[in-house]
Formats: sequence, structure tokens, C-alpha cells
Amino acid sequence: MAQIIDGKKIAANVKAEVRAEVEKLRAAGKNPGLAVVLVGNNPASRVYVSNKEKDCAECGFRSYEYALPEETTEAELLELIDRLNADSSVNGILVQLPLPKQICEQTVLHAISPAKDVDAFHPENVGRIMIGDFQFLPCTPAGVIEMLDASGIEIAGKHCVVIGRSNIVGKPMAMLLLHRSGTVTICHSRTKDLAAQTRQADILVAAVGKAGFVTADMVKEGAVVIDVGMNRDAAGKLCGDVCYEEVAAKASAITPVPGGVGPMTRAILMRNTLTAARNAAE
Ligand code: L34
Repeated sequence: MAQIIDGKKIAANVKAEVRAEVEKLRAAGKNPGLAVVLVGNNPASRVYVSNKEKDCAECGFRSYEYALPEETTEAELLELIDRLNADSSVNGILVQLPLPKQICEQTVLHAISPAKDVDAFHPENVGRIMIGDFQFLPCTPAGVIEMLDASGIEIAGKHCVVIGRSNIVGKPMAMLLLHRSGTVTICHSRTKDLAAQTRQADILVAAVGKAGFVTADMVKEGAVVIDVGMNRDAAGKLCGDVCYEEVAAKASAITPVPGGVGPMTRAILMRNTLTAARNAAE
């Protein structure tokens, strides 16, 4: 049976480290804070955003919540971002995705000041990740790396296969694994004979967004399997991209959903907020 990688526990350790540093900033008279912007009524986004606010409280950050109506215009959202960019009490700005269809996500993400871009979605920060000279880590991919490190899983020289090529997860995940000297394959919807690729993986990262996508026949015996998926099954229960039971029987280590990558994403967000606050305090 596979080792179960406990994302909640590893995230708690990261948050404890962040909290200790935040206390130092507070002792020096700073009051670091994160602005979290939610547009519309997506129920999943509401849960994720309220989790992020709880994390802020745990770490000693102030959180400023902006819950805007579904029909908010792009101009209105850009106006809020301008205000937050100029507000020195706000160190980090997070605009929860997805946004309602009348708002262009790219336009909005590009408007966030790179110094407050705790998601690392701004092109300047994305470019910095590409060349390995970065301040802000992309939250989900960096959370995955942190889990591997905390579990004593070596990346260098390993064959890492990432399923998914999104800007939020797949592409930056591949880049971080490459920075750590993994040999990386990125698979996607046009990949031919996907299972033949994934069976090569020593470390398999699934970021597809489809429940039950990764089955045991796609996994090499003894592989490490990281499940980034955040889906609902037919019964409405939260589940990842991986058929957990059958894959766990074959893997050497696996992340659960919930309690795996999700809490790690949020822990790295806290670390990025600390980085932003420290930079602002300099
Ligand atoms: N801007 N938008 C922005 N940044 C992000 O990094 C995200 N993402 C994704 C959606 N939109 C975003 C997140 O934060 C997905 N995501 C995310 C983060 C954490 C959790 C889920 C999604 C999480 O906390 N998951 C818990 C269970 C939550 C539940 O009960 O529904 C877990 O244990 O996996």
C-alpha cells in the first residue's frame, strides 16, 4: 500500500513557519495583509476563498475580502485592482478564478502589480519563473514540490510526467520540476497513447480536471502519484483526477483529495504573501 502524503499536515508546518515570520513583522510595527477578490456566486470558489481567509487568520495576516456581484463589469474590477495596487496596507492581491464571462481574465491578471501578485500569474512573474529567478512561486506547483520534499522524494533524475498544460498548473509545474532536475514530459488532450507516456513516470502529476481520469493501468508499479484535480463526483463528493483506491494499491506514494494538494496551494499563498510583505517592508 502506498504512503499517503498528508497535505494538511505539511501545510500546517509551512503555515507555522510563516506565522513565526509574520509575528516578527508585527513586532516591528507592520500589519501585513492580503486582499481576496471574489466575483460572482460560484459555490466552490466561495469555499476556497473562505479557506484562504482562515489561513490568513492562522498566519497572522489581515485579510480584506471583496465579494462583488456576478454582473460586475471588467472596468469596475480594474478600478478596484487599481485601488488595491495603490493601498500600502495591502501586500498581496488575489483575484479568485474563474471570473464571470463578461470579464477577460488575462486583462485583470495583468493589471495586478507584479509586486503584489501572490498567485504569480502576471507575465513578469511568469517570465521570472521560466528563467528561475523568481520571488513568488506559483501556488499549486510549488505546493507539490514542497510535498515531495517533505516526504523525502527525490526529483533530480526522475522521469516526471505532468498531465495538463494550463497556465495555472501544468506549465509552471513542468518548469519547477525541471528546475529541480527532473526529466519532464507534458501530456495533454492531443497526446497519442497517453497511458504509454504516463507508465514511464516515476512521478506522475495529474492536473486534468476530470474525476476518475487516471486509472491503475496508466501507472507504473511504485510510482509517486500527485493528484491536483478538484472535481465533484456523480454524488457531489469532492474527488481528484485519480481513481484513488486502485492507484494507491500500485503507487509507492499518493496524495489524497481532499487533504492533499489543496491545502498546500493555500500554504504557498501564505508564504508568497509573507514574501510580498517583507519586500514592502524593506
Ligand atoms: N486566483 N484562483 C486563483 N488562484 C488560485 O490558486 C486558484 N485556485 C484554483 C481555483 N482558482 C484559483 C485555488 O486556490 C483551485 N484552488 C484551490 C485551492 C485550495 C483548495 C481547493 C482549490 C482546497 O482548499 N481544497 C480542500 C478542500 C476544499 C473543499 O472542501 O471543497 C482540500 O483539502 O483539497
